[in-house]
Amino acid sequence: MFVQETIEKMNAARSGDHEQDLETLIGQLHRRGLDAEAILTQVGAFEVAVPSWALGAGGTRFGRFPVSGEPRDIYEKMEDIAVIHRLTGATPRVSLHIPWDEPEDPAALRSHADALGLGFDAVNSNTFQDQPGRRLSYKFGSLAHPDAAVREQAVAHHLHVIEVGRALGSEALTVWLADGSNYPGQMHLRRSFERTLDGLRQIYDHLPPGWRLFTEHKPYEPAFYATVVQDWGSSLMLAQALGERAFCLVDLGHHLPNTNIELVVARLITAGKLGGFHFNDAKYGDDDLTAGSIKPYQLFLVFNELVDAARDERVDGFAPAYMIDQSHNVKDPIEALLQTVDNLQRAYAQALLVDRSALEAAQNGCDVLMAEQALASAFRTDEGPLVAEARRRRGAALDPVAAFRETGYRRAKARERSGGAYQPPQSL
Ligand code: PSV
Ligand code: MN
Repeated sequence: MFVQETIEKMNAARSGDHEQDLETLIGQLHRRGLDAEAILTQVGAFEVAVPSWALGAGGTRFGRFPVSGEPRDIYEKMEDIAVIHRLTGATPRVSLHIPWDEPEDPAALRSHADALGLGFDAVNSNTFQDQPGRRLSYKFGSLAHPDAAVREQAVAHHLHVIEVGRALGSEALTVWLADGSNYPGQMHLRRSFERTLDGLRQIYDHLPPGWRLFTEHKPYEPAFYATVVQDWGSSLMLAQALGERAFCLVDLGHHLPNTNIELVVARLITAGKLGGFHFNDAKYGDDDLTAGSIKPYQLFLVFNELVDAARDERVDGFAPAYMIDQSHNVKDPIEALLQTVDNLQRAYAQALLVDRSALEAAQNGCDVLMAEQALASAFRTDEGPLVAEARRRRGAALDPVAAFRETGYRRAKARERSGGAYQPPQSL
């Protein structure tokens, strides 16, 4: 395949410089008492699921600017994800949104995925929009709706999503509900939460063996006064009430400004309820920017909690699901996803570079400055050669975006998928 050939060609061209940089870094890490080989193995094992909805250009309510060569259906989206996986070695699974990317024949899609070396992560339901053919409207809610008939329809949708996911080989359901109100008085604050829990219970009772249910919180949008599952506290209440297979999903963009997200993560770990992530970044109230593009230190601090928990023998069965949830409005979606995976691998590598015994000693000795320094010096280390090497060892690209541009994949797809003229990204 030409992507693989390009990776090999580009890696070979860059190997001299890369090996020199890597050797220098390994030398530095050695002096700090860090085991570079162990870090390389762990970064190489990092995997994150790609959302089926992120392969085409997203948009805002003001408009959408399509990229030529966008995938036209879930089969073409899978093809793009397979390319991202080849270039990064880190995205072997797809998180599907139903009905946005609902396959007509799940078994056929599963074989297509198999042939591409891909599988399926959590499936996502959608009761935040009315879909053609649906009898009742979700305008005033779904699981929280005052009308039992709407609630039943929403539960039935979730059971259908589980069935599709089961046919695909998924093992988790992510539930994000837009339910909420725009004005004081519109919705009974307690009753709406109780109805939501009741609906989730019915869904939870239908989880196939081995499945997990993730509840995802979000403070506002589209409900601008009160969202039913608005924060991690509400999400945790739901997960705890539902049972041992229910967990909380943290979408990094779903927090009010200045929320200490790493602290939220730590609390959910303590509660044994951290189910997974939707990675992205946000400057204001959005939840769609490239992970690590705005607050890279925050992303590092989140990974720091994850690395700490993974090493802690008092934390049982720690296996959060890593997924991306972004909307690409101005970047080529494939390039944005390649950059995202690189940013995630970097944040993870930085967290692995923390000198844990120095940190612990400083914390126990109340040495504030040195404790902070233990984190900051890991964050400031240029981890680039390590993540590039981890990718190379998996047969992936030293520099995924550069290799992708070199393949001419987008140009070829623009001809094949739209028959239209290729419009290069502005940066080219
Ligand atoms: C809601 O903003 C959300 O984060 C949920 O995860 C949805 O499934 C996804 O975005 C839809 O784009
Ligand atoms: Mn999300």
